[in-house]
Amino acid sequence: MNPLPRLYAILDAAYFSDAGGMFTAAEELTSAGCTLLQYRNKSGSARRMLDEARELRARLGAGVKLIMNDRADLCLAAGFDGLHVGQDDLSAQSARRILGPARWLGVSTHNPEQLAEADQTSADYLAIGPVFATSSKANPDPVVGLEGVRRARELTRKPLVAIGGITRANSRSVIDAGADAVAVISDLIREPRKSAEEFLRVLG
Ligand code: TZP
Ligand code: MG
Repeated sequence: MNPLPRLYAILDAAYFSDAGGMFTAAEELTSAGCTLLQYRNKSGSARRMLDEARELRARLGAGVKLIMNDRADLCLAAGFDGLHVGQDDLSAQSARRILGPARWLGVSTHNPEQLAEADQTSADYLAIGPVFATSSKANPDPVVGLEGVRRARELTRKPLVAIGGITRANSRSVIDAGADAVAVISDLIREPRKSAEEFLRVLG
């Protein structure tokens, strides 16, 4: 895979009252220069997720990488560029079998043991978090802090994505601790274009 861009935007359907709002946010993010987006929907039906994912694919240019959360089947069906799995989803090995060699595969980890294990897989990038407290995830694991990011950096040479409670104000410290990219949900919601521009400016 190419190097990760610094900003990895996550479109979490739970934050939008309708799909139209999410599509508009996606277009604002990409017009601000964000080139990596994940579609995350923890409560929608498969049919709805596929409809929304296809619409994102159709609206956003080919230069934008789209990653599906959790669902390998919907990743393929929507023509997404990659899949992100957590510790309770398909294993990296099973996911890779479905995705094939070309699509990106990301794996979430929450401690050094999980990170070291995921490092042995064919994952293209690893995520570590939550770095800071977050209210965007149900039952989050304990925060790992900047120290957790530093430790993760020591344990892998794969591209490293930090996630959880990351804002424009603290994102530079996360990159300085060794992350290659920051994944963000809530600090992009209120004013997506302006937020993305500010993230990219701080992190560039
Ligand atoms: N995994 C670990 S923290 C988190 C996920 C999906 C939520 C990140 O959202 P926010 O709003 O950027 O803290
Ligand atoms: Mg998951």
